[in-house]
Amino acid sequence: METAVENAMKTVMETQCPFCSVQCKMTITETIEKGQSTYHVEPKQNAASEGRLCIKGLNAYQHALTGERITEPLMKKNGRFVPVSWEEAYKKIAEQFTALQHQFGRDVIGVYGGGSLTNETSYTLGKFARVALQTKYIDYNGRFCMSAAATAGNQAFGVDRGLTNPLSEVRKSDCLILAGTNIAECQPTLMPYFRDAKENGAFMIVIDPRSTSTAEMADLHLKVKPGTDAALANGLLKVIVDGGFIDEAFLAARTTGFQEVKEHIDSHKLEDIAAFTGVPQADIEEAGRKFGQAASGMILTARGVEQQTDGAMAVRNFINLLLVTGKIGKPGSGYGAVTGQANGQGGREHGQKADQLPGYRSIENDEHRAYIAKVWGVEPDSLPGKGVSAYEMMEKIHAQEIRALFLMGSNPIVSNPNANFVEEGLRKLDFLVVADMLFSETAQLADLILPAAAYLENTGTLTNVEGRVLLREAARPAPGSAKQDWEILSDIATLMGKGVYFSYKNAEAIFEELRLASKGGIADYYGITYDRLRKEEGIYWPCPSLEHSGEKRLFETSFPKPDGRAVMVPVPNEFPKERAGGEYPLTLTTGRVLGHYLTGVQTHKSPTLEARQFESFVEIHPKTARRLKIEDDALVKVQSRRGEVIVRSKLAATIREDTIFMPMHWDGIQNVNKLTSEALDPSCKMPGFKVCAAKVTPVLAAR
Ligand SMILES: Nc1nc2c(c(=O)[nH]1)N[C@H]1C(S)=C(S)[C@@H](COP(=O)(O)OP(=O)(O)OC[C@H]3O[C@@H](n4cnc5c(=O)[nH]c(N)nc54)[C@H](O)[C@@H]3O)O[C@H]1N2
Ligand SMILES: Nc1nc2c(c(=O)[nH]1)N[C@H]1C(S)=C(S)[C@@H](COP(=O)(O)OP(=O)(O)OC[C@H]3O[C@@H](n4cnc5c(=O)[nH]c(N)nc54)[C@H](O)[C@@H]3O)O[C@H]1N2
Ligand code: SF4
Ligand SMILES: [Mo]
Repeated sequence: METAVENAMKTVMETQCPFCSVQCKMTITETIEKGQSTYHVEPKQNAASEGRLCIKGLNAYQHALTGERITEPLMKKNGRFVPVSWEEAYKKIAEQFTALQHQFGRDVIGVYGGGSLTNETSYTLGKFARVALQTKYIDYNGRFCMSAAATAGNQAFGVDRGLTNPLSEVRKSDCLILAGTNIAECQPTLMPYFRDAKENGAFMIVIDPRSTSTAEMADLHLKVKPGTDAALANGLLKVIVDGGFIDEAFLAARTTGFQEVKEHIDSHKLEDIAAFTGVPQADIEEAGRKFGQAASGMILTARGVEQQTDGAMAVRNFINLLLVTGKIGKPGSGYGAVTGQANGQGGREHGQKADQLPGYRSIENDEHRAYIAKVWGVEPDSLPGKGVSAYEMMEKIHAQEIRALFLMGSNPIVSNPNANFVEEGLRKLDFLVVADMLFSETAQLADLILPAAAYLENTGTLTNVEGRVLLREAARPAPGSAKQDWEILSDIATLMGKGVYFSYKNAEAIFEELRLASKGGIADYYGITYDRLRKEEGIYWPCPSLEHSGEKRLFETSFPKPDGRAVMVPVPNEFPKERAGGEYPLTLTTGRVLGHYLTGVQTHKSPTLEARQFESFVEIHPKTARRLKIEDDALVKVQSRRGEVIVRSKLAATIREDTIFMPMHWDGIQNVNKLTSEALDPSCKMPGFKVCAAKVTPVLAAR
């Protein structure tokens, strides 16, 4: 029996929240007294979060520190996971990868990453695919997140950085358009920027089919029909052009394509746009006028606008609005694609995307290939070409063109569209390796699970919503034999005979190579070092030299295009996509709630967050519910052409009558992606997560 009175032991952990793109800093203190641990979480000052934390950050210690972590490699033997040594795990990987590549060619292995991984891991993962495995098939979950905004930003401006201005400028802006972004629930610690802007007199317009907590703050809420943002932006453009609110000098000096846009806009009637988008004409007129007349203005888009099969074009039309009014590259005037994941920004810059090399270079550009090949010490010809997007990889898996998958930092059977098809495909794989710290639904299908370090145990840099690079240092050792992601990659590369290219001592050594690899690229990190990051509160990219302070506001004098001009393009009102009607009369849209994160692997492990919301729901307007004989809080079946789910109804007059909403945080019978469609945006391959024709029926007849 333990009789001695133990002294309380304290461990102080300085870290960064693993969830959204704000990357709030925090201090977690663990006190161990009489063998019992208690935890105390304090927000920490940082430029973006300004010392705030939301409920997810406050509880992020729970999944990482309390139970259920994977602490040793697990191999499936006779249908059950059995702990094995790293040696046995690695031996299995080398055997399987070598045999499969020998039989079917190099591209038989797919690599799939994620936007929670650090810059160092994302970079190493891209190099791992191209140099260690020499497969062209690599992509990541950011395809479902930032790809539409990235394509639009690259096409219009020549660069894709989430916010073109520092967050602090939101406070100075006179008119804010928040399109398909629910900041109140998804980046809660940013809310004070918007509240302050309003106090300073800004006019706020929110575009969302639901009255979210973000929309409640708006001066004008445009309750758009899902999937019609491109048309709505045409309406706003029309009001601005017809009202003479354009900035002719800016258009002449800094842009191309205005004439074509004007002709296109002239051919539209506002009443048609009002009917198509479901937004009253008077509201479109007021919104256009307010934005056109304001001295400064910012437009922020997020997944509501972007997760559409015309997402990239819809974003371009919002960018058109900024360009016609000259509201870019100035204080309080700019664009923001509100980035989602912790490293949703950096994760999309350094090579885990199918067509990308580090520094936002292109794998299809010979000069870029030659530069990166030199940094890596390989022949340019040895680098594979461009692969395919995340969902297209799932199609190749289904067709058994890809027979082995190496997965790090994602849970695709829950997060991909058309989830039944994706699960069927993953079950056909000859060999599935998952590196994770928790048992995701996808990990449960694996042949081998490798235990990964969580954010508390893992040093690396992450680039936040503003394009500001932050250093997160390991605050404690990983449990059991869990390893850092980059260590796992280096070890496997060594086994594949490519160790010489992966001989990193630590994360900083990878960052030093990344600096060089990104040098001269669009996302130039060359001037950023760990030492600088420790001293400064994060550094914006591009930062081309050690003396450079990092570019806070982009496009002040020119755009990174060959002629220095931003490109405008006419955007049609309507694109072919699945529309509600006939057997599936409602439009299902999907998204998030405050307390859970993505597929919920981490937040469902937090008792506090889980207690707030332990099951999914479908939000439905009371009038629609009455017509369908659906009561509040009743079990209902939601069906689309691809599948069905069963969840509880949540009656809310805040949603459009023709629309229903479901969150994405649950798996199995509640997985909303069993319903969503496989259709992709042709330019960026973003799925249309935000529009799906559906029907709802009660599971039990109403009383
Ligand atoms: N609590 C929480 N926060 C998160 C996350 C999380 O899972 N949970 N995930 C993080 C990640 S990775 C991301 S990408 C971001 C996502 O952040 P957001 O994009 O803000 O979140 P969503 O809920 O997906 O969608 C935003 C809004 O779009 C609306 N919407 C739906 N369809 C349409 C449409 O056709 N047009 C318009 N204009 N609006 C529409 C929805 O009603 C919703 O309110 O959040 C990040 N933060
Ligand atoms: N219907 C619908 N579907 C959607 C969306 C939507 O709005 N609607 N949104 C899409 C968007 S924007 C996104 S971003 C995707 C995200 O979807 P997923 O990629 O599935 O994201 P997570 O649920 O965060 O899964 C991440 C997994 O990686 C693990 N993990 C976390 N950090 C690390 C790490 O550092 N190392 C390793 N090795 N593992 C780690 C977690 O434990 C978890 O199992 O979902 C998309 N799917
Ligand atoms: S979820 Fe986002 S806003 Fe909330 S604490 Fe974490 S980083 Fe900050
Ligand atoms: Mo995302």
